[in-house]
Amino acid sequence: MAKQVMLLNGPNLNLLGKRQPEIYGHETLADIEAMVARLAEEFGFGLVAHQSNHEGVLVDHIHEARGSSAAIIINPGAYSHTSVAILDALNAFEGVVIEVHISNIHKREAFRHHSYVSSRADGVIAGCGTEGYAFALRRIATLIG
Ligand code: CA2
Repeated sequence: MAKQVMLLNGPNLNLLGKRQPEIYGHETLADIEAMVARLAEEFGFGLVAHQSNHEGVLVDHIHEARGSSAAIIINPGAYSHTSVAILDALNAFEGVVIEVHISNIHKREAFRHHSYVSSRADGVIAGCGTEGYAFALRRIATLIG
């Protein structure tokens, strides 16, 4: 059976392509999910994608991934900088975790420079635009494909 990858996007990322294109680009979340799904198919992975504006719902999805997904690609949005709950959930997940930020968080306000999730992530991609999600999947293919 194909290994499954979970794509998780956090708060406000449902607005991609609709506001602030100068920071986050013109692609919508649906475009990104379709692009990652196409690439996943090429690599022989199954893909399940979720977006939520709620911290607890993201925690629930990470719990779901335990036992069903071999890897998680996560853009935790602003929760990257605040959420010990998401970090704890990822610490209970045994597969590969790749953290993606569309913008270069290190080139932005100081409060975005620290991510709790990075201390668990097997890889971190920032500032590569929405292409970062494709890079994350390629890395997963290298690690577990
Ligand atoms: O660069 C990233 O991907 C971020 O994770 C995006 C978060 C931000 O809080 C992080 O510091 C970096 C914000 C996502 C907001 O997305 C929007 C998209 C379009 C319009 C408005 C917000």
